[in-house]
Amino acid sequence: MARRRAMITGVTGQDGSYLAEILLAKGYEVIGLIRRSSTVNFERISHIQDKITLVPFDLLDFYSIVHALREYQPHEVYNLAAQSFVQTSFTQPVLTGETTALGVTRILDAIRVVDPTIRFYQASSSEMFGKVVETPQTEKTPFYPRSPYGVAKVYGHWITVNYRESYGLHATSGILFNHESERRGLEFVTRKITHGVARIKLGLDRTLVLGNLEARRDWGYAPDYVEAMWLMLQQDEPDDYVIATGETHSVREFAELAFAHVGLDYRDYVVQDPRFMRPAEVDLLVGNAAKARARLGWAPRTTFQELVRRMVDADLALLQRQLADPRHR
Ligand code: NAP
Ligand code: G4F
Repeated sequence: MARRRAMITGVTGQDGSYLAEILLAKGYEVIGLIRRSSTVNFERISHIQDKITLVPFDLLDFYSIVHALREYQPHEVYNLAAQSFVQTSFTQPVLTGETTALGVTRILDAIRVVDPTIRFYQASSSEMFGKVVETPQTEKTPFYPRSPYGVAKVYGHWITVNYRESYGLHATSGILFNHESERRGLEFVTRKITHGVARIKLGLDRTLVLGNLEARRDWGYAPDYVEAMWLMLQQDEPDDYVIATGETHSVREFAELAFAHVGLDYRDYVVQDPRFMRPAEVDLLVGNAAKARARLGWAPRTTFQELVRRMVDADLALLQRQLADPRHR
């Protein structure tokens, strides 16, 4: 039987890199769509770069998507590309809308025109629940986004549902709660904390500057979550699924645990600065993934404590390697 082909937008990002790994392991031919940059940013995929086909495109450019679909004829498309940082969406709201919202329509419309049998996954977000109207949040919880990013993701979710209902596309929206890893971008709070803890432990910094310590998130481990994306596209019918751990923890708890893991007390190092506060905050997220458990057989495998320890250990190892490498001095 011919190998199944999967196309991943955002393959250079955290989730894209893990998804590419698991699809390769399942025997897929993987096409990674990348946007041009003046410097190479393949850190997360360098270990699998020779096993995947990298194709240039941009979410802002409709024809580049049409071209990629025509040329590579995927069976499945995973749309993970986005302007994904909430804080930046407040200062770049229009760009965020163009990529994170309208980018989804560009891909869906390209699929409709080129090959409507392609299965489509949209990376929707718990950020859509924003100022939550019920707890825990499920697929039926109404949205109340609190950032231009959240608003853009609500658009991306509904246009996915709309193309499913209007044109019969196999278009699925995965509503994923926060998921982190050693490959998380340094600007997100978990990685900012674990990298900061490692720097302090190694004597490279004395403080860690954060914003709101009371915000609560349902934090899972990214490799567990990309498996759910694949499971969604193997279902006979497209649908919407919440993916979450069902536990919520504050930024303060995350910091406390991360510092404690290296024998330090976070209160001696964490400084708060209004620069990292948001014009509107999402105070509490916690998801109920019962539908995914029942229909997909999916459950998270990594605990909050394991996640924190794993990320701190990875950052300590990374910095130690960099300190030993003269190119980083
Ligand atoms: P990420 O690490 O920030 O990766 C984002 C990817 O999008 C990168 O590969 C980036 O390319 C690409 N991209 C950005 N703008 C683009 C454009 N105009 N054209 C083409 N590609 C573009 O994000 P992630 O954490 O892996 O998240 C993956 C997806 O899931 C995103 O859509 C995010 O919004 C969503 N999501 C994430 C979480 C989470 O907790 N991680 C939760 C829910 C939903 P460059 O490498 O060139 O910048
Ligand atoms: O790590 P964050 O920036 O993630 P946020 O805003 O929850 O968004 C992430 O998860 C979403 C899913 O719900 C994704 F859709 C989205 O793409 C992204 O992956 O911030 C988490 C919390 C916020 O409440 C923020 O105010 O941490 C708080 N925080 C406190 N100090 C900080 C900081 N966040 C950042 N980035 N930096 C700080 O210094």
